[in-house]
Amino acid sequence: LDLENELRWAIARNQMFLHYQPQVNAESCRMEGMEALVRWNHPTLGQVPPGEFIPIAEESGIIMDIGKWVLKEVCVQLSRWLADSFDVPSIAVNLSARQFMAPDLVSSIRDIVRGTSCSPQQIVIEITESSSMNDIESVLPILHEFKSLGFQIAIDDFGKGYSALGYMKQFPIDILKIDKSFVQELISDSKSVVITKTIIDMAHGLNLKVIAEGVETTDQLDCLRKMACDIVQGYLIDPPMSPDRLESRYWIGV
Ligand code: G
Ligand code: G
Ligand code: MN
Ligand code: NA
Repeated sequence: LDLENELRWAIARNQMFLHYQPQVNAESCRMEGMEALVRWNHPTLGQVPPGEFIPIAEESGIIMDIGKWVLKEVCVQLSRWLADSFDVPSIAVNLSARQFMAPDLVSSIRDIVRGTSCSPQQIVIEITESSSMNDIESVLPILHEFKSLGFQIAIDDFGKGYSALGYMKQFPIDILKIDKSFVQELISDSKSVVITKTIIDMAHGLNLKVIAEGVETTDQLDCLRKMACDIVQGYLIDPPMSPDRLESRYWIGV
């Protein structure tokens, strides 16, 4: 079975869809945004996990088309929700390091958003720490271009890669997402508490919002609240889910 070849056709065959995971205020639990996560519904294999097909998509370059499709889909969904007066503040999309190698990344994303009724302010670009630190010279100007167009920028999986903290002052970022490995060790490992607290304080000192990922228990949530974490995301709040389900959980009719 040639997964790569099938992945190439997945968009045209309508096998791709998006799930959305809410990100809520740690205190009030009001929704502050959501993250779009791509899913592949294979005709015989069923749902192929993104952990399996995203690496193939990156390796083969198919991630370029997937990335464009994801953004278009997010804009269409956002427009639909806004038209229904479901007030979704923003949606985050993940970008792979490979996508930053495309010379037309910024212009293609800009044009996709322009072709819809959405504005860049409603889109958060998530870039992993490891991919952004990999090749700072080329990533930095791209991030500045996104920023000047009005997009928000989040550093994903923060703390997991090697953190070149010196670059934190150069990066035009808005949001820092603490990697779930720290969150999941908050209760069992006092070192994770210290590290998480330090990341949150540093982020606040730099005027960044902090999202804790992978929050699964109320103990973890309580701990994060004590540390003044701004936003939480994880199975305790909600898993990634279909737009319909998300609407039924969060839409308050007017
Ligand atoms: O969605 P989880 O639910 O299993 O996602 C697994 C991995 O796939 C995560 O690292 C996530 O960042 C990545 N991923 C999910 N959706 C996208 C996407 O649209 N683009 C890219 N580049 N990565 C994605
Ligand atoms: O790598 P990135 O952070 O973009 O991807 C988020 C990944 O984390 C997705 O695979 C998503 O399904 C997963 N995820 C979301 N909430 C939780 C959680 O509470 N626990 C765990 N273990 N994974 C989560
Ligand atoms: Mn992410
Ligand atoms: Na992450």
